[in-house]
Amino acid sequence: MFFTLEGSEGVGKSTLIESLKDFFKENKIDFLFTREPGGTKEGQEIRKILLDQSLDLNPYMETFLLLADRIQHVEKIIRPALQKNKHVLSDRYVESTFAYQGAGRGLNQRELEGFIKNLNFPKPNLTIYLDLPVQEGLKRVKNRGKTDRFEREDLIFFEKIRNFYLDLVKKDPQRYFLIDASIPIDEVFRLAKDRILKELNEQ
Ligand code: Z5A
Repeated sequence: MFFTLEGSEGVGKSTLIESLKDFFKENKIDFLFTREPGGTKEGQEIRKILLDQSLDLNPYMETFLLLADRIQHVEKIIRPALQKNKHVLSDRYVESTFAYQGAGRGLNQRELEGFIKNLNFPKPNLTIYLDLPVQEGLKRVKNRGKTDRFEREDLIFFEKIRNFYLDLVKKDPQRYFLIDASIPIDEVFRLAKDRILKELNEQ
């Protein structure tokens, strides 16, 4: 099965993934964890450009770099794993493009859909969305020190992204599972792990 994890800055995706990795390893469930941008060697080069604060990327350039990263990621990592019946969890995927480049940067969602549709990316079975008030997430990220090209954006940019995700969950609560990311880390892990296990058991 194919799972993805979404959310705005500092919501705790990386923290959750570390706990999930340990859990599935201990329980001998074969799971592949990956991420975007930068899930492949070639994508890591694209990731450097995307996060480089000294660059001023046109929103279309940013979008096509992200799509180029995803093409390589899907064909080299995700699709082969799914074909071998492995479970996959990607930290960010297509929804990030609609949220950040669509809602955040203001590109037309239909136009984005047009670019993406022809690329035939596999559809996740479930997307876990970690939700947190924007200021709380940014505070967590600031405590970490170094910021990147996205993290220098203003509050409105991140509010638009959060609202976009909340809307997605509202429209399709079967496909998107919201977790309140302001609760303790262990609780976030328990909710995510239980929901993934439910999906695996019901497949
Ligand atoms: N991007 C895009 O624009 N379009 C696309 O299509 C794609 C991506 C695929 C990738 O950055 C950037 O690319 C991203 C969107 C854009 N924007 N940014 N920035 P990234 O991969 O470097 O960053 P990220 O995905 O946003 O993740 P992050 O900033 O590293 O945050 P996180 O992984 O969600 O959070 P964390 O590192 O697990 O936690 C942050 C801190 O909070 C840390 O100190 C934790 O100990 C703490 N934490 C975590 N959980 C909790 C709880 N529950 N309570 C209290 N404290 C907590």
